[in-house]
Amino acid sequence: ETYTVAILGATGAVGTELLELLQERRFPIKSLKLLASARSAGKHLSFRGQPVTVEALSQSALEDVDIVLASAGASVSREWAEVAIAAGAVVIDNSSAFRMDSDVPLIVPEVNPEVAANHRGLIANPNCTTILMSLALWPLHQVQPIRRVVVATYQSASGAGARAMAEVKEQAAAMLADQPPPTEIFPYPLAFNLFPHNSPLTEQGYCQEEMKMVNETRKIFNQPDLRVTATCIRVPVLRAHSEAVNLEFDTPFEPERARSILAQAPGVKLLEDWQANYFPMPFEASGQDDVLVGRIRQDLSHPCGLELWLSGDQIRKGAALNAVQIAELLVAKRWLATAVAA
Ligand code: A2P
Ligand code: 11C
Repeated sequence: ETYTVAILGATGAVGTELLELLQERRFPIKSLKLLASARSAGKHLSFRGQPVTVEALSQSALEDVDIVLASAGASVSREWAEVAIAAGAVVIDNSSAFRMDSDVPLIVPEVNPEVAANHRGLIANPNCTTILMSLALWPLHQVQPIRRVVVATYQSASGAGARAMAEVKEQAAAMLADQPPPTEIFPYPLAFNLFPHNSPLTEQGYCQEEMKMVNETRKIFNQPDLRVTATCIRVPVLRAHSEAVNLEFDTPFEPERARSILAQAPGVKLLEDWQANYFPMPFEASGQDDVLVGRIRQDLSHPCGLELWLSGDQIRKGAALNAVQIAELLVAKRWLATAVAA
């Protein structure tokens, strides 16, 4: 069986990667629609060696579509997801618009695939930092429940989109030429700098990105009382996020045991060379499907604490790959038909 698939936001950082992944993974496509803003209408992108014309998003463009992979931001999803669902599509939404809605499954296929069975035409793709962290934590949590997570992130420009990636390069070039760096997308220069994540702050002093890590991890793990605290930082890296994670358990978790579990975990690649001081880096994680995990060690400050470090491609597993894997899951399990209990 083959499907009509629409990429909403096809010209963006995640959209471009979605196109690539559908090709690379030979997703069973009958017909592909590339949708973006009116600014991009008429542009050509290549799919399986053929040019495909980008169309402006409209109601008629969403007709006769089986699967919409949406990555044009939360406001576009809020406006258009229901239109696509009403027209009969299943929407896999990469934005934050619906993630915490109780009738919307929030899926990481390696963690909670079964939850995708019941949906009302809408499945949410989690925030990139949450996806990457959950891949490393879930296999450990299965063996010994995690009680508390303290995480600090080192997030690339790609999380803010294709124009932000271009901006950080322009900033670097400007600064090397002793010129003032442009700051149109980011609030401050990111090249040769870093700053706390540029999402809006909540009353508690956490930014929204940090709260996404708290709330989404709890939902994906189906553990509303999981204690999570996060500090999210934007760093001058192009497309892979890194995270320093401290975990607390009820009883000690041997680093060697964690290592052997993570060496076999799906979507994870253990990368540790203690002699060479060689561990996951965004440079190497970029373009890879797996999340690189390493520097697993006993927390010296707590007998039941464990430290680890990870890097993962923000555009791939952090966004586009996870979305395509959700689509593959729906197809393989025959879960495309909307099946929510009344
Ligand atoms: P466009 O390139 O025409 O602006 P990114 O996350 O890299 O910034 O990409 C955002 C994607 O969402 C782009 O493909 C962009 O299209 C698309 N997009 C942004 N606003 C709209 C809109 N109002 N309607 C449809 N697509 C949109
Ligand atoms: C970032 N994680 O790195 C953000 C981008 O909720 O999907 C994605 C925001 C989201 O800036």
